[in-house]
Amino acid sequence: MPEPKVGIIMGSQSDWPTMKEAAKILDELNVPYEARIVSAHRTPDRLWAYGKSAAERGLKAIIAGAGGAAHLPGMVASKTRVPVIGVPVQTRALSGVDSLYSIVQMPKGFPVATMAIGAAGAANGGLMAAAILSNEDPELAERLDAWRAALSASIPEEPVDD
Ligand code: RP5
Repeated sequence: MPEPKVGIIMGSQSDWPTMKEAAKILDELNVPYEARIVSAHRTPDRLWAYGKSAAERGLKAIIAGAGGAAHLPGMVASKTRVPVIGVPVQTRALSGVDSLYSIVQMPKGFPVATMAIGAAGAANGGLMAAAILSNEDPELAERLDAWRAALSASIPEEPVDD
């Protein structure tokens, strides 16, 4: 297995159905990644170790998803210069607006690139990570261009009845 270039981290097993959408995109684009449960509140020492070692382990982007009091993306961003892409997981109580607000309002100095709430945000997180890696990887850039062109080509010009 090649060394992971992207880390997908999430606060809980319950986030995996959402974060899997990021993994699917990275699989399609043949980008090596790892997926880990790293909770800001339940496993803070694991979070610290992950953030501290991310750059030296060769990770080029981290996609961090969490729900509710979603402190994981911001806290990992505080421990690494590796770009962090935040995914607000949709919650039952507040529909993910809580997650979004917890992730998006970072203080100056420690940015998190925040995606949309839920599955679309996770998929876009995968695409954003691939775009970051594409800057230094022309073959991946070609695969990403082809992926985008295929999506555009799949959109019909006219709507049809159900
Ligand atoms: C957050 O709390 C996780 O990211 C998850 O979205 C949410 C609920 O976690 P569980 O109670 O389902 O484990 O930390």
